[in-house]
Amino acid sequence: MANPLFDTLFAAHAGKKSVFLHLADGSTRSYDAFLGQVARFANALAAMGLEPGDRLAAQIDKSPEALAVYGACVQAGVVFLPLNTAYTAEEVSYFVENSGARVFLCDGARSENLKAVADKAGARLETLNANGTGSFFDLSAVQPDHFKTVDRDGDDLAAFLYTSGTTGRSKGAMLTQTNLLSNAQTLAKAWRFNSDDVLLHALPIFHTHGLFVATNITLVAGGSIIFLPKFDLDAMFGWMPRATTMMGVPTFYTRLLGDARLTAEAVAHMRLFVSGSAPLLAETHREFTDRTGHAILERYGMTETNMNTSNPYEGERLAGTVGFPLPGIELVITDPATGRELPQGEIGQIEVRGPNVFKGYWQMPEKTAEELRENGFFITGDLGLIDDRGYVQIVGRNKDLIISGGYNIYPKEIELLLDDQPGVLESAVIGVPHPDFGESVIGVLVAKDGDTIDSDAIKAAIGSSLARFKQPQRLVVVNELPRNAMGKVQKAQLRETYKGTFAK
Ligand code: MLC
Ligand code: AMP
Repeated sequence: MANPLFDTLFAAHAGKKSVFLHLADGSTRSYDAFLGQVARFANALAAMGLEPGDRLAAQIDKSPEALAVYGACVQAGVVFLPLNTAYTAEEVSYFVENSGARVFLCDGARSENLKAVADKAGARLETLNANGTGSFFDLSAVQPDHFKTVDRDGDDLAAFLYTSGTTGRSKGAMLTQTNLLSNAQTLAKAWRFNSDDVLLHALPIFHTHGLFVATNITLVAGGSIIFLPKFDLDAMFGWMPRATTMMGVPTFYTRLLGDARLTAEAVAHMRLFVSGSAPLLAETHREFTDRTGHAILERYGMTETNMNTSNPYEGERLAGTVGFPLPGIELVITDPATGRELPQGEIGQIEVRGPNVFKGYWQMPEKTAEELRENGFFITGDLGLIDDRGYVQIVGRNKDLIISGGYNIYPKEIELLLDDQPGVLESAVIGVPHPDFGESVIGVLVAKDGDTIDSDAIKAAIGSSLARFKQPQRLVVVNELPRNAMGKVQKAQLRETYKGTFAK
């Protein structure tokens, strides 16, 4: 037996003195040093009594140590559950409890606040701070830097990533070793990653894009990462000359384009820019090419599937498309009503099948059955078509979802909270175009008869429940919501009415 994910991504680099991480302060972490930390953490997990298959939830800042926790979980066979650092205690509570996490890692500054969360879920709370210190680090410091890697099968779980649903309840997407490994290998090959590559990494590491796409690919190739705590234009331009590749959400690209430092010379040595997680406007794609000579490579993926399609490395990277299905991955367009495959060129729901597709939602067999067909196809909820050259175009969503700056926001979750506020009869939450975030959130409220709505009080009230990025940027009060003959709220009409709210 072996541990395919650990053996390929991590153990393959044992003893290497070459740089794995370039850090913002100018220091570096070699592969060897990083793997030592991974092993100490894995020993600490075992010392705490964690067993293969147990879950570890982590709401921690981006740091080399945070990344080492991921490696340690893989090595010890523990299922890694990273959480957005913007989530409130109330949001986190659900994930820790629902996943049955045995250990919950958080930042020291939040431990007092999150102690009750851990206690309620019966999880052990440990801390890991952005500078690498904390109670978990202390536990690991006395541990050896060798750990006997736990045997795992390709079908064993490696990670849980929670993704919200149209019902407002988050679902834990169960990702196996094979899901992660197959996709990393496929992408590394498709995008020609090699050991000379230096990836400019400013994404968070609690989502698929920054953790699996960016990090796993680099680990497969044995390259290095400029590991920045967050996206910051000065840091991006400061480090760009040392990088060969960059991955980002569309907001990264619009922000770079908004800066005069983005010139052909500044990026002359770069070999690849990748965009994903949200639609890249064709105009952004063209502007970037005009300014730099680089055609951004847009790809399409999701939490449940990792990456599904990609524009070609060699060949035309077509603006407004997400390219072709990746090798080994099938993609079909089906009629949402019948599930039957549609002829080429017609718009329908996008379904995908392959080794990348997740195992199902944690403890939600009905939800899994609704979206994952028995024949292995996963219904993505995205609407698209395949053009006459085989390029996939995403034209919309069959799910009520807003993507703001690459973060998914499910209107239902916000509507449930708004509906509970004093004076509110009902609400509709919509996404409208936003020049920086792509889409931004607006809450449309209807008052109860004879009541008035205090928008400021509502904003303050939902603040403790909802992460900032999910909170409506605007609340508007209307007499009634537009409805069709069946009584269904017409969100398309609302989106049309408010589309100019954040216009430049
Ligand atoms: C931050 N803020 C946001 C926001 N990010 N608001 C809406 N949408 C967002 N995405 C708010 C904060 O709450 C704060 O509000 C203010 O902006 C400043 O916070 P910040 O942290 O300084 O923001 P900034 O650094 O500018 O962050 C913007 C960003 C970041 C776009 C760089 O959101 C980001 O890195 N996004 C990447 C998300 C990602 O990795 N997605 C991949 C998902 S995986 P206030 O009010 O307090 O000032 C996936 C699958 C796939 O989708 O295909 O890849
Ligand atoms: P998440 O659940 O956070 O993984 O988000 C996945 C969703 O992001 C997909 O279902 C798509 O709606 C969207 N998405 C990802 N990449 C792209 C892209 N290149 N273009 C358009 N939408 C995308």
